[in-house]
Amino acid sequence: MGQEESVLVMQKEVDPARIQELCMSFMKECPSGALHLHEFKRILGIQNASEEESVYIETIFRSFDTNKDNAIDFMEYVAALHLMLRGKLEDRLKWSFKVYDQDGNGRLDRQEVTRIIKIIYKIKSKNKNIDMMPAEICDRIFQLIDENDDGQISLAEFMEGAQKDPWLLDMLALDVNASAWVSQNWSKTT
Ligand SMILES: [Ca+2]
Ligand SMILES: [Ca+2]
Ligand SMILES: [Ca+2]
Repeated sequence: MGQEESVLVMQKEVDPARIQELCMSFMKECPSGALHLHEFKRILGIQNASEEESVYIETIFRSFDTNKDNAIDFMEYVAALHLMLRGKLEDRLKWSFKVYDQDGNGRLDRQEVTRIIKIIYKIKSKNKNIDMMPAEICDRIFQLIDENDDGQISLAEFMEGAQKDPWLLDMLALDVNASAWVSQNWSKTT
């Protein structure tokens, strides 16, 4: 896994100067020091997001709001940027698991997986054809990673599965797609 991981990280690596720049834009956009959901959307340049994109952004917003006060403060913002743009694969997978785990019980059931897959399916299928439906994708994910067949995906099953199979990694490592998408969208606002 070591080699694959370094390739992936290198491809997605973002210049530290770019991160500095993004931190400056937080200060500018957000002099109060706390970023709320609507400002988060504005800073990403996606006021006119589709419903799916909005749900996805909101889910991501919540996952970055570590202390759950409905705002992202500067430290949370910096942590989020580092994770999304420079984080290790392992950290990004742990974060993705949290995004999937809607009720936060440490396990993913079929409903939670389907919910996120449906969203990323809509976003991804704008750019390329995917030859499977969300329900099939979800079935395949469970087939491949639910090792003990209890209908729930544990963090260990999630981490192992994602690093064993490139297709799974593409579906499960949410931030990999998000970082490309953030860098794309950012240029529109600055
Ligand atoms: Ca917060
Ligand atoms: Ca859960
Ligand atoms: Ca299981």
